[in-house]
Amino acid sequence: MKNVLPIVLSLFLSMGIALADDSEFRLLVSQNDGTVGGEYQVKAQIKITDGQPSPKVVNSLTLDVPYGATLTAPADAADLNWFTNDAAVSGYECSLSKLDGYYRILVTSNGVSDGTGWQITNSAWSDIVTLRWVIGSVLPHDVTLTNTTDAAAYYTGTTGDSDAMDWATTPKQGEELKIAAKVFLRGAFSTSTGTMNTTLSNTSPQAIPTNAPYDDKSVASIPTNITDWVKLEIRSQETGPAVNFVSVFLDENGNIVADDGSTLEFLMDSPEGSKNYYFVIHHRNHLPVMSGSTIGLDASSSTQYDFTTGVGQAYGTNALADLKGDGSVFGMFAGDANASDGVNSTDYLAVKNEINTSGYQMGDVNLSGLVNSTDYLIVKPNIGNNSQVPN
Ligand SMILES: [Ca+2]
Ligand SMILES: [Ca+2]
Repeated sequence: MKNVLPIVLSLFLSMGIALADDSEFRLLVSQNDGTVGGEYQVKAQIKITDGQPSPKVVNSLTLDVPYGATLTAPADAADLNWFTNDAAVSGYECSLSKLDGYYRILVTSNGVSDGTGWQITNSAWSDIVTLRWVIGSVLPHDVTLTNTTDAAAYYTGTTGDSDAMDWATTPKQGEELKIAAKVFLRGAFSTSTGTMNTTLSNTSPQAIPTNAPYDDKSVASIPTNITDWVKLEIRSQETGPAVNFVSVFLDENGNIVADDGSTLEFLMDSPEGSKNYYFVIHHRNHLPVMSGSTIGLDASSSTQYDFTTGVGQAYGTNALADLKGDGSVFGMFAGDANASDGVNSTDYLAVKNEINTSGYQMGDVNLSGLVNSTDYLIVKPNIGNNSQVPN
């Protein structure tokens, strides 16, 4: 079983600093290993929104990015990929200081002629720098841009005049988004009842562990009538990384539910706030799936994204199994007993290695509580299928 250490990313990246001239900064998550000792990265970006004049040429800027104790600055220097959207950056001097509890970014334009330096347009976010941390603990951590003195940029106007603009920051907190989704697991699905079995939560003792298999989330007790744990990940783009993820329960009807086992809506912090996200659903011995389109999320209400209604609900080509063979209901491919993101003959071996064992086993691909020959029969029709979730 995979034991990825936590990442309860209660990130409070503040983004979208509104500036006096309607220019903006933001921070975007660009890597999140989700483990203690792994890397956490954000890109600091800048753009202008009023467009007058456009482009504007940056004379200098300063930016302080405080961060919480659960992040540790890595021993090596942060990536100095300044201005990666703009080749015309010669003459600028940049530095990144790792101070106590915050990064300080300084950019100055020594030697740059007026109007010829690093240009910011009103339509594109330009990368300033990528900030890197090591994830130090699993507690919620925060990354914030907090006050009016922490960000300032000065432009050289198109006329050549120094056009200094102090930027007032209006930090936007990360939001706690409301999420709802529905998905079936082929291995646990019954074509006769149209539901999944809940054997693992309804046997005594319960086989589903109180510690989630995907991270270090832990609950006091497992509700009854639960099929298993799944992990729901949100992404900003088709390719990773996850902005955040949570371990949640799946009920017999395919509803992903909160820890009480019944609420059809659950919460996840996102440093990127209200916007459109892709969903990725993971199960320990089924192939992961990603939503075929983005879902608008916010803090006030949720609309359930339903992976069961059509094959097009999942990203890729035939990335969901046709559960009844008539195109009426779909679910995640079963049989990935070795969690390789593909189902092939090696999964038979993984089942064999656990044959006749009971409890919470990877080889128990039909979630019956026992690994036996039936699990071979579940692997078989799924052979040849691979995850279509892009990396
Ligand atoms: Ca496999
Ligand atoms: Ca079984």
